[in-house]
Amino acid sequence: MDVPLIIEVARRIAEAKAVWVMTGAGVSAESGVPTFRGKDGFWGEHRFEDLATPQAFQRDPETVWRFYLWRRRLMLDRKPNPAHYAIAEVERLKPRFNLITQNVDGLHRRAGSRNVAELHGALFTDRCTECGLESRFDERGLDAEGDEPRKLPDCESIPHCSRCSAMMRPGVVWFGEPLPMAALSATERAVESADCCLVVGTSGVVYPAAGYVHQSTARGAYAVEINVEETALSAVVDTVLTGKAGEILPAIAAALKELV
Ligand code: BJW
Ligand code: ZN
Repeated sequence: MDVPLIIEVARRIAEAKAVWVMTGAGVSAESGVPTFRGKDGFWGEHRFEDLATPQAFQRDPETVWRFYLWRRRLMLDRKPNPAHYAIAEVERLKPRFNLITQNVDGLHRRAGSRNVAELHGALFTDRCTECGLESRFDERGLDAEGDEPRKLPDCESIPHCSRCSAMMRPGVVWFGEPLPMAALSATERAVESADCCLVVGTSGVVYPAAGYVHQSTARGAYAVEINVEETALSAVVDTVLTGKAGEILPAIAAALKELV
């Protein structure tokens, strides 16, 4: 690990007026959650056109639901890793902080992050295809009150809306779909105000998410990428820290703690 560079990044964060962090699937890789691209990624084994588009859902909702129920089951014994905890720690140390995540797995909140915008929705949310009713539950299948166990992770049939009985769909954002308005406005506000940006564990090829990193650097923010390999955003940022998020981020958080 490049300790002087980590200390320099921590200093930039300490001196920044406002910080925003963009995360992607790589931040959850060390929790045992597969990424999307690359040889062990979801899209290495499955065609995203068959699983993550509104057209796929219209054609074959059972197959799409089976994929997302499997993804929910997979999350049952997955836990936040040191990268998630370090990001939550940076939030505690920096009053003006926004976390913008492309992840749907909910691990940031479970690690204690509070100011989180989920650009691509949430895996543990169902949304009605007709009336838009949403029901959100946690990774154990408990509802918002925490006391109504849902069978969904084991359920094999398609859930239907309790209000209008139309088919429910997973509350995630598929290709070609608009991103949630609230998350988009939170991101725009974060990008407008931040002078420092961390980009963690994303290939930076999915838009509009990647575009916000371009926007932030164009506005003059100091940007740092943390990734195990070079990405589409490596040339856009000021500093690249190559390595595992679960090792680099705790080092940054520890150095920051000494500085603020
Ligand atoms: C580690 C690590 C470790 C591993 N430590 N690092 C402009 C240009 C071109 C195309 C478009 C454009 N604007 C829009 C588009 C179209 C499209 C798009 O972006 N296409 C491109 C792919 C070409 N975008 C959309 O369709 C979006 N919607 C939209 O634009 O709507 C417009 C509209 C407006 C009004 C009306 C209607 C429409 C929606 C995009 C939705 C993306 N959805 C998914 C699935 C979510 C649900 C699910 O989970 O199933 O989101 S796709 C998938 O990709 C998922 C992710 O959030 C997203 C990003 O992936 P991510 O996180 O970067 O993962 P990977 O696997 O790619 O990378 C992992 C990284 O981690 C790698 O770099 C590793 O090296 C690294 N890593 N271990 C650190 N330990
Ligand atoms: Zn409904």
